[in-house]
Amino acid sequence: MVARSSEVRPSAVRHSASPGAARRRGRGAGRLAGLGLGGAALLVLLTGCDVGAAFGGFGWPQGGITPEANRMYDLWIASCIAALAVGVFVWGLIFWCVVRYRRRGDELPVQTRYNLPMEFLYTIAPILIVSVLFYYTAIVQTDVVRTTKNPDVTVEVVAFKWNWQFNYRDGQGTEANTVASVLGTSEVIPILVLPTDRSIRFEETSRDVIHSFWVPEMLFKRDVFPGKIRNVFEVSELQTEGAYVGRCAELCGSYHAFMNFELRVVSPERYDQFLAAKRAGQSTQDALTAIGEEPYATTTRPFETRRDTANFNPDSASAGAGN
Ligand SMILES: [Cu+2]
Repeated sequence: MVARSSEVRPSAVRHSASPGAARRRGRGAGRLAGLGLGGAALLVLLTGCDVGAAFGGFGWPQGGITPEANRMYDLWIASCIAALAVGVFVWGLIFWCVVRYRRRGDELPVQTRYNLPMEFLYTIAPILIVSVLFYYTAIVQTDVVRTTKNPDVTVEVVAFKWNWQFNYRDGQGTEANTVASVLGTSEVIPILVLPTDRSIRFEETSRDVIHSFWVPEMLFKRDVFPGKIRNVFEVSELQTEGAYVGRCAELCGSYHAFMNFELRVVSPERYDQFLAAKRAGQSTQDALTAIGEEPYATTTRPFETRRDTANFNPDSASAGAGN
């Protein structure tokens, strides 16, 4: 279809028919494509740089303690920068058009329909952008969910309403044995002690409903299923010693919000001492004290059921029995 002739100035028709103009447009499109490729190269360069710190991580949680967490963070920052670059370019075009083609009279500006280089550009450019984003996302995702044959430490995470048990295993899978265990109770927050500089495999199973194992500083959570499904993930190392709160991230019942634990990251030597003490039959608290760690959780505290205040029958002798 040809544009309605009444809308098109003769000069516009001449313009689009001129071979010199087509060459100029071709050069312009080439320049724009070059700009797009340059942007993609910039994205590659910026991956890994900590530009995000200046912008509060663009809303992404900062302070990850695993290489995987840092890679996800970098991907997010690079994506935000790419999105901003595209955004600024588009805003620029809009404002340029608003000023350049503001109404000057009743005459219509040049109508550029069926401009092949331009249509080619705005079809190819988004595909290129999405491909680059997809490429890096696929790389990071593959990296984050990768599991290995022989991780240094294997922990079985057992979730139940409404607490956690952490079993230190001598191998992988259901065939392996538990060599030491940490069990959370209503009075004591379970502390998962793990070493720095070693790869760690988490094998998850639930005793009742679906829970979700989440340490915010790992920037990673994975559902814990009951039954035969055993969700597994690994971190190549924990980089920073310290105490980190862990949570259940799947609504699992009345006390879901209080289903906390603590991840305590210590040096490999102290981890070995802790495990030896546990294997010798010491309590988690004694074993923690033995390696110079706080025996109880420092990042969270046991939940209060408030059964006394919520008791419908406070005078009954049996009513308070379940405190
Ligand atoms: Cu839960």
